[in-house]
Amino acid sequence: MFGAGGGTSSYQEIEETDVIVMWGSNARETHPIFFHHLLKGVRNGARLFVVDPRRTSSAKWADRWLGLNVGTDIALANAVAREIIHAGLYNETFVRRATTGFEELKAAVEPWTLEVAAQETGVPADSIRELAHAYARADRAQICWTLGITEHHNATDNVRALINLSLLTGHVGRYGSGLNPLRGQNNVQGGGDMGAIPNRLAGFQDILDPEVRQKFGSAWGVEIQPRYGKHLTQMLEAMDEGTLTSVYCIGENPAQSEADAGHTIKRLKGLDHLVVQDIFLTRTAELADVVLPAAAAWCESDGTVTNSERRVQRVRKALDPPPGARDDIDIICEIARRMGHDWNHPSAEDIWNEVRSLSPMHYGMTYERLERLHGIQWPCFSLDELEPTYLHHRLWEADPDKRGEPAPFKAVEHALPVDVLDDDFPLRMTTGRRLDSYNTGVQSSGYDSPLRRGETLDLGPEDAEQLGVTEGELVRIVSRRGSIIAPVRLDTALRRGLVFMTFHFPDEIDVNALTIEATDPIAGTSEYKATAVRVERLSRAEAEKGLIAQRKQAQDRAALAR
Ligand SMILES: Nc1nc2c(c(=O)[nH]1)N[C@H]1C(S)=C(S)[C@@H](COP(=O)(O)OP(=O)(O)OC[C@H]3O[C@@H](n4cnc5c(=O)[nH]c(N)nc54)[C@H](O)[C@@H]3O)O[C@H]1N2
Ligand SMILES: Nc1nc2c(c(=O)[nH]1)N[C@H]1C(S)=C(S)[C@@H](COP(=O)(O)OP(=O)(O)OC[C@H]3O[C@@H](n4cnc5c(=O)[nH]c(N)nc54)[C@H](O)[C@@H]3O)O[C@H]1N2
Ligand SMILES: [Mo]
Repeated sequence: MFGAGGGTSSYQEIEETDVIVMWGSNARETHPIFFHHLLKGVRNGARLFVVDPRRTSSAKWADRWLGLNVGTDIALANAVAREIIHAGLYNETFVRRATTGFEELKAAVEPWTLEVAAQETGVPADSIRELAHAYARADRAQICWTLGITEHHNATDNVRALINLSLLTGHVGRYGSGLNPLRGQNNVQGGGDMGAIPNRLAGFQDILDPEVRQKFGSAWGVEIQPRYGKHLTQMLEAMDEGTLTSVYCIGENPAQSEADAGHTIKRLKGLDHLVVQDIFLTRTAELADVVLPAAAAWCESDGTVTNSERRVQRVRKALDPPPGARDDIDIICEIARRMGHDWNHPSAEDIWNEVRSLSPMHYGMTYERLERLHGIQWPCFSLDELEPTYLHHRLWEADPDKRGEPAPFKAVEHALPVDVLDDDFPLRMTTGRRLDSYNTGVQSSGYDSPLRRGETLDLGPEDAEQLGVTEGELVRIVSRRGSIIAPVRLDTALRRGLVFMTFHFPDEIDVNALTIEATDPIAGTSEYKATAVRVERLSRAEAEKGLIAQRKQAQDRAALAR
């Protein structure tokens, strides 16, 4: 709805706001630098609410933890919206001037009384009311979210439910008030900004816009087709259909990161041609026809990265890559040359200047300025001025011409996760991260860490007692797609019926053998956050045999791939 995709506020504003809602984000472990800014905000008097089924280490810093049932965020957000409307706390002027669809929203949230929502979400009515009033009354307020919101089959609706709250209260487009999706990998924001998304070229310029195609086409000497590409899920589906037969995979390990790993590996194996460009020989690389060893972008090559506050920063080469490995830019240019296009091996700065010439929102960011100003947030249209640190200020203009298009409310309906709980699969498993490890473990599990304890099935003491399992015991975890064996770890952060695992150690315990591929129709993201499972006790002999078989299976998979 807001065009360019990015968090609306700067980190500095988190330090100077009054209410912070962390919704489905465990930033204490996953965005520690951002969390540091957040804690400064708390020290400056901000109230912190955390909405997460687990009482995470982030939640431990909160004034109020709202421990909702997995997948009930829309029910909660709709109840917050209703309470704000009924208590007369919404920003009438902002709603009238800068939004559309208020009446539809009002009607859609009407059934969500505090009591109905408490029943559905498991969050006490008082806590919901407190969040609604604190957020609406605050002078400045921030909603930050991450995967607890977006890794669901209805991810886009979840996000819209949160946007509705900010539009109701006018907590967007002002200093200190905003909506902030915290980004995942180092430069995931920059990847999208550069056009590594199916529908936009660099600077979020729409491929269907003829002027945009003309501009890029003439700079590149090619004709750009007016059609959108595929996102990852559509690519995987196209592999099933046999319409996608070759893949060039750069810096991604889908064999272990995609939901329903068994299915993913079958698809990758079925390709006619798979090229993997990575800094490690990953499980995905083991399936490849060609492996291109790359230099690590953050220390072995030059360039820029863009963080969650849209700040473009320079990174510099500090080390030479190991023999045989080459800069990603180098590899891509060399492939182009062998395909008959000589790009003259540009430097990172040459490429950046091309970006600046084509993407107006990056135009003002010369390397010299990036260096001098310690990074610059987009948009940056001019060589000598900077824009405000926050987005969407136009919504507050009194002059309708300057205000432009209003921001639409979007009424959204609550829908439970696709993988339903029943007698055979009575427990809700959610998956996520720990501070000490990184994603599929490629970059983190090769090194010892005093913090890291390997994969475990985390569950609350009540469930452990009911199942008759104890800390350290090996159990089998079964979903509708697969089963794995893992040791139990007791965690008082988990309420009854909720279990947690990471996906950090797939070579030993492949949690994505369990997860479901149900995806959001717009974003294409899988519902990693909601799997229905059961836990089975094992005899000691069964457990040991099972674990050995599991390890061997992983090794065989690798050997087979080779
Ligand atoms: N240390 C470390 N840091 C990382 C990463 C890493 O692997 N390790 N990975 C990076 C990447 S790629 C990303 S995308 C980010 C992810 O950052 P986060 O999204 O913060 O990480 P997760 O642990 O996946 O999920 C966040 C929380 O969502 C909660 N959750 C689960 N289901 C629901 C739900 O239905 N509703 C709500 N409200 N919450 C729910 C979980 O309990 C969990 O605490 O982290 C980045 N940072
Ligand atoms: N169960 C479960 N599964 C999940 C998630 C979850 O919460 N639960 N989260 C999902 C999310 S949010 C994400 S982002 C994905 C992550 O999924 P992936 O991106 O597939 O996982 P990573 O382990 O981060 O793999 C990144 C790869 O990039 C390589 N790499 C790093 N730097 C460079 C470089 O400079 N150049 C090149 N060429 N390669 C490089 C690394 O060696 C590594 O192999 O996992 C998803 N899978
Ligand atoms: Mo991510």
